Amino acid sequence: MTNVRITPLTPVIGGEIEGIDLATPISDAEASFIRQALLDHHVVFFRNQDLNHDQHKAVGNLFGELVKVPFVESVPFHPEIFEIIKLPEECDVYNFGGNWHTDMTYMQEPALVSTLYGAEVPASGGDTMFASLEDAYSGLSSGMQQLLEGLTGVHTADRSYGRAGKFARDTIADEGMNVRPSEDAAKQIEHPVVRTHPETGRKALYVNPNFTFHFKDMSEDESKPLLDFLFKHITRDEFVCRFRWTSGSVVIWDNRCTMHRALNDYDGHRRVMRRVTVGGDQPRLI
Ligand SMILES: O=C(O)CCC(=O)C(=O)O
Ligand SMILES: [Fe+2]
Repeated sequence: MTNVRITPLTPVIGGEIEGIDLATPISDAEASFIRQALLDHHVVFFRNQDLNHDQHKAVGNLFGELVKVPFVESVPFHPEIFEIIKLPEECDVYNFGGNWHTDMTYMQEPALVSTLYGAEVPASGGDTMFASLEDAYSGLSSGMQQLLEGLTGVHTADRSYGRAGKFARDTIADEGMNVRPSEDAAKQIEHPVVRTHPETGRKALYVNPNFTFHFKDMSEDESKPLLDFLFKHITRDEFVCRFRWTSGSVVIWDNRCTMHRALNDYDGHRRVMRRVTVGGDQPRLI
């Protein structure tokens, strides 16, 4: 553990960990270091890793049990892994994860942690952005914080994976990855607009433009101005970081306090990422 260190990417979000080889069995001391780094920095990055499927799953298991992500096809024999692929010929189309979101908030128990392995990355472009929902919450006035604590958000995957959602159209980069629209996506799930992180006790603003479509007991039109303000607020420069992938990078993010977005500025190039997802518990305001 002598050479293990973390370098913050910004003062509020992101940290790069050096000195750990994720392909070898991860020691208890290394595991505690990574878990604490994730609580402190919300998203952590590793470079030059070489992971097979089992080693990648072992990284996910540092945080809990793995889940299969709905609506996307897994790799053969590993239901807990799927690939995010954009092919060189998929130009001028929406990319998977291309809009700000937190993973799986369309479920009662959304993802706790997601880990992404950069298998093939373009020479430039295809960065991923992350935003701190905790710092965004602390950056609001006490009046706005109080108002939001009384609200519930209604989340659904319908606009992404529903029968008439984005992925049911052909203006999407999903040739290589097989996304499966379904009527199950229409389900509406409620989460508090402000949630407490069960491990740190910090509050986070738990809404995202992909899946939160209105406040409970309010119409979409009524909800829109406040939601739009919140989405703009969360993505202010001071709450975000941007990760530039190199092949073999591993990124681990805490879905309880972040949202993220995959940039789509590399048309004509191939990008392949492998995702392992850890199951979470029901978000609560404590
Ligand atoms: O491709 C990326 O950079 C991120 C995609 C995404 O949203 C995810 O893996 O959850
Ligand atoms: Fe995502």
